[in-house]
Amino acid sequence: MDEHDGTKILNEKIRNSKKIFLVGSPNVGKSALFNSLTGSYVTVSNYPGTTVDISSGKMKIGSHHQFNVIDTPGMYSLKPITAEEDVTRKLIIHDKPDYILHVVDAKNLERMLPLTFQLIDTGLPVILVLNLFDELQACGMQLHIAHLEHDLGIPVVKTIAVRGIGIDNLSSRIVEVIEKRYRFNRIEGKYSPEIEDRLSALCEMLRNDYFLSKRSIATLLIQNDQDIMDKVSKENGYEKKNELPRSELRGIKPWSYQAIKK
Ligand SMILES: Nc1nc2c(ncn2[C@@H]2O[C@H](COP(=O)(O)OP(=O)(O)O)[C@@H](O)[C@H]2O)c(=O)[nH]1
Ligand SMILES: [Mg+2]
Repeated sequence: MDEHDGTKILNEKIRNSKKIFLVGSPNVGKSALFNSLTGSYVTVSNYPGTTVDISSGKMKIGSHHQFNVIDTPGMYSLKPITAEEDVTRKLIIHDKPDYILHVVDAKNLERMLPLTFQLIDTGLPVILVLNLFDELQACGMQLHIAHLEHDLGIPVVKTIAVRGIGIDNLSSRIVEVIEKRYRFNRIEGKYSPEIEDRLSALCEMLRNDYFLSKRSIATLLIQNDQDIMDKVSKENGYEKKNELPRSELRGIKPWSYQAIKK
């Protein structure tokens, strides 16, 4: 996307550093996790024209790894509806995370996985953080983390952020990813054949680098995402009125995952 369109949010120093974004729906413990991961020096910025705040703090792992952790506003889908989601999407596209921690409520994993797939589709390195794990256990549920990790092809870590449990493990998984010792084997959520055909056609049409993968951009296009449509039509001579189906994909869900066994 345009580097000079004034939509970047983070200050220059943070933007140019290595960045990990905490992404996920509201009330999953992103801010609790942020507090566990970062030190006391926190910068809070406000997205212009909104009441949406974004916190950024430094995290150091051992003596080799230092980066900024960004606590992003709650998001259910990469296609924004709320002001918070809009800010988080802009942050992802314009301020460019190096890594994403998708923080979820472990006991509601199935409801949260569609966003995991959307984030995996962006092409960015994603780690899935199953927070509120104490609540999952209190409900008498179990989760097979190794299976889930194998099936998703990304690191999966359980945490109880408010008690600082799982943070050391999360840190070592982050280091594994940073040092490229983890081999991602990301799976792609598949849509219906008609939609997959349309996505392929759109991917071939896309000529510019949009930071997010072409598949990710194409998925937003078929959902009539106005921002992305404007960008793409400007840069590719793309006639949006000819191509896009009517909200066919509202609430798209690649597939559901049966990982929770009572
Ligand atoms: N039991 C439990 N509560 C948590 C955990 N993590 C966060 N919380 C609580 O969940 C609520 C939402 O957390 P918060 O960090 O504000 O979520 P955010 O909206 O994603 O930033 C708060 O009341 C936290 O104290 C956890 O692992 N276990
Ligand atoms: Mg929060």
